[in-house]
Amino acid sequence: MSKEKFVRDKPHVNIATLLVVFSMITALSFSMVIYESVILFSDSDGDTIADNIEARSTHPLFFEVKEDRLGYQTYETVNGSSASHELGHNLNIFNDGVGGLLEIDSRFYEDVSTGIPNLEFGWNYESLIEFVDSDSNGLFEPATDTVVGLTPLTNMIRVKFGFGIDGQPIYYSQFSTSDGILTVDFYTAREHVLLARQVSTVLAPGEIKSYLTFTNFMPVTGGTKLALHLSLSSSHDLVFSNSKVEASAGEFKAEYELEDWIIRDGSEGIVNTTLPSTTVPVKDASIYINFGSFTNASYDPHYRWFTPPLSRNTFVVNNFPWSYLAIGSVTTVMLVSILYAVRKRPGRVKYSDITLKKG
Ligand SMILES: [Ca+2]
Ligand SMILES: [Ca+2]
Ligand SMILES: [Ca+2]
Repeated sequence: MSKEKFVRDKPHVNIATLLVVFSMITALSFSMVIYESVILFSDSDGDTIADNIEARSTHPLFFEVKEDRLGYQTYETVNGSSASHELGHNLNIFNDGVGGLLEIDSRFYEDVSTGIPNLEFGWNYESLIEFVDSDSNGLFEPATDTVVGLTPLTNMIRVKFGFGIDGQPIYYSQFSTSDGILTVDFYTAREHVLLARQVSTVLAPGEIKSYLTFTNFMPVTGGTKLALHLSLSSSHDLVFSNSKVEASAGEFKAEYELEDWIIRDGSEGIVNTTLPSTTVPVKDASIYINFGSFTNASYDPHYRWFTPPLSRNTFVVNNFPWSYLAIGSVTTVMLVSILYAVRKRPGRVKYSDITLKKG
């Protein structure tokens, strides 16, 4: 019988190596936990939004100006088209000048190079309606209330636009009726910024804030109320609630918020919006924002858009659950250390004296 040679072919890991590896993981994960908790509380630009939240939400924004249009888009185009296959969103503010309405058009793309939007949402500023609220319910309803004066908003002109307000990276534009009674300001940004108005508010990326200001409004007759007629249209069904109008397609969502308060002649008041009464889903609808009676007023609705993350393949280092790794790793190190110590400890065997009996 030949002697077999002992071959160690089973995988084995030296416990000391294991300890070193897990100690390194522990050190790394604890560093990340400390790093995360530091940036969690740091807000380097002082806009009340933490750096790590800003890092995740900031998106690219390209700006384009034409005679009758201001465009904001999250992707770059050359001669109006994009060669790259990427998710994107664009928003255009149109003012065609004489006879045209101020119009907002927002489009969402799964792939911007196709030029075919997956979702569209927009609204027009149609008219100002002075009415007698016949049924005194605070709402303008074309079927029941009496129209006293109707001003089509076909005379809105762009009076200014640009980038940067008080050193903040904000894109702004202003449109006004030719008599200056109604102005609409729009603000948008690629990151969170503080936008000072009546109070400091945070302007988030993925939204456009609009500020409507009425100055020296004189009603045709006393006792009338004022409503703003907006016409909405979408490629998908509009979903109404008291606080907003939404349209969505998959992960794309458009949301126009109906602010329920207004500053009227210096004090805060309530605003109600007349929504379509039909329960049949619609893609086009008229709504009436009821401002009441005043001489000067300001109203601040805003529009938000939601897309899947624009840079899908970017690994965000602080999305990783470092704290769990840290706890898991330190536990492993402790267990392995105990095991190592137990195995290493020399057995203390007590030998009793051996006495050999002589036989
Ligand atoms: Ca910040
Ligand atoms: Ca009414
Ligand atoms: Ca910021």
